[in-house]
Amino acid sequence: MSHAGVGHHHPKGIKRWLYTTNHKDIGTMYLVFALIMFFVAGGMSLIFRIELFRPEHVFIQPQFYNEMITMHGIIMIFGVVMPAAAGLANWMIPPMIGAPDMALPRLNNWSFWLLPFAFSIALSTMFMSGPMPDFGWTFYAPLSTTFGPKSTDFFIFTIHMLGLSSILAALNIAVTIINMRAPKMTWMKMPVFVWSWFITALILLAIMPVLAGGVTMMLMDRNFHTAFFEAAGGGDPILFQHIFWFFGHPEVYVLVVPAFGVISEIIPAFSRKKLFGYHMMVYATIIIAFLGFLVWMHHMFTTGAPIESQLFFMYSTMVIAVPTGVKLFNWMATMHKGSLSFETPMLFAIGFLVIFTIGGVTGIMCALVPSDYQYRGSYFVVAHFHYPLLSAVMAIMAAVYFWLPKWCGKMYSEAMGKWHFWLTVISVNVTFFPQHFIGLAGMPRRVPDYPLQFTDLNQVSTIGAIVMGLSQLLFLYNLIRTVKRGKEAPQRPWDGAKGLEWTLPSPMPYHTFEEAPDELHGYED
Ligand code: CU1
Repeated sequence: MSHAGVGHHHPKGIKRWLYTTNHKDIGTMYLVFALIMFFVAGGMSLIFRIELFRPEHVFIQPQFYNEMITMHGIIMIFGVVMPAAAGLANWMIPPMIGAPDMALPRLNNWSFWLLPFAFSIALSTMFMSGPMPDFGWTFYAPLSTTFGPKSTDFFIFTIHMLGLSSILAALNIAVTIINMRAPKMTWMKMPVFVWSWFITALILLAIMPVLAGGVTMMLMDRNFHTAFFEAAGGGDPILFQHIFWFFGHPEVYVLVVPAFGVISEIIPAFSRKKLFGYHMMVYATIIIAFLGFLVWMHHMFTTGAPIESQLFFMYSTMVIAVPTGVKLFNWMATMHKGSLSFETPMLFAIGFLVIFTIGGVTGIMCALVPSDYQYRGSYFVVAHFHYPLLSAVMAIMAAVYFWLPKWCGKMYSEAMGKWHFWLTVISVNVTFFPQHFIGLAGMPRRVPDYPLQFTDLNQVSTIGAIVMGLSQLLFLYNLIRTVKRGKEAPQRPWDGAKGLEWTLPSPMPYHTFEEAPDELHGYED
């Protein structure tokens, strides 16, 4: 007995997507939405990267430059990486735990559909009189409160809607994992991807209300004569930074922990081995998530905090390198003496390891108080945080190539996938590696013109960005081609050793198992 959905009538056309409560439909919508926004936010980055090709003003006004960097950051985080990860969660968590669907399917529909409306509101500020939000993606007070343009109130509404969407999605995912596991699917038998998303959901439930509170205080300051962030009224602009980064640092793990989960599924499959140290991988992720709440002030060393608290936040940040190192070495130990093969998902997974590690190393540099005083506000910071964020993007791409056959029963073009990988991994480094040196040489971030001596490396960076943008068209074409006329995928596309690959058939059935099998993923007990 197989059926695509429960209930008697199946709406067609747009209504099917508007009304759907099916986790696969909603997963697809999240992923397609993320892909569209990836090109929107990527296009914005090309606008300012092309502007930065020459030191003087080329073709956009500084005001528009500020608007573009703001929207690029907000959209890439809330409109690309988070929805893409939610799409993966929707598609893969129910089949991985033996559940027929998410625990709260109607809420699931609403979580998704808030997003297009939220971003329509944010992007509609482009067509309003007066500037778009122009204060950078961190929207620090008083730049966003006292000096924010009128469109800031629409921006605040967008953040509220995004927060609501994230909270509801996280709630749904946590409830699904707690309540919907098949018999014998104990916590320590759960696939690492499911574990990662469980931890991510808990982080989201803790931080999104803080962000929502922060923007509510902004709204009050701007419109209702409060002075939370205004010194003249007894408030404190630094309070905004505390609130923002108490959300903002754990948010980094919201972006990267689902990526950890993806990589923990892919590397064993292409190494034909069990994941090395399953338990340690789970504990390390829990420790990283917990410590993530104790480090927020490393974004604020230069705000005049007491030296004691600067030291505390420096050491707490550096401690995170320990569980992170455990994860990296476990992934490498999984590959060690494995029967490796290098199809596109594995290439992207290895790309993740390299890109993430570079971001981790420059992260330690930024965590050191004396060094941070030098890097603060420079292009070095831009280079640094794009590495972990792009590693998350690479993990999402790895996941899409890895699971696409399970989703649609069809196989993508391996040749095109490999071209996509190599062009991406090279252009990412051509774009962002020089930015470390531009920053160390003294170029500030968020400024559209610069002294002559920074020209060469900026040009290298811009050329890299253009190549990166164009290579993503290859990804888009490969995806469309697969869905439209890809050849039928084999049952086990990656030829993993028995019990080691996630052996759902391609395409996946409505209900994967009634009871978790003993040798589920080949994890060590
Ligand atoms: Cu941080």
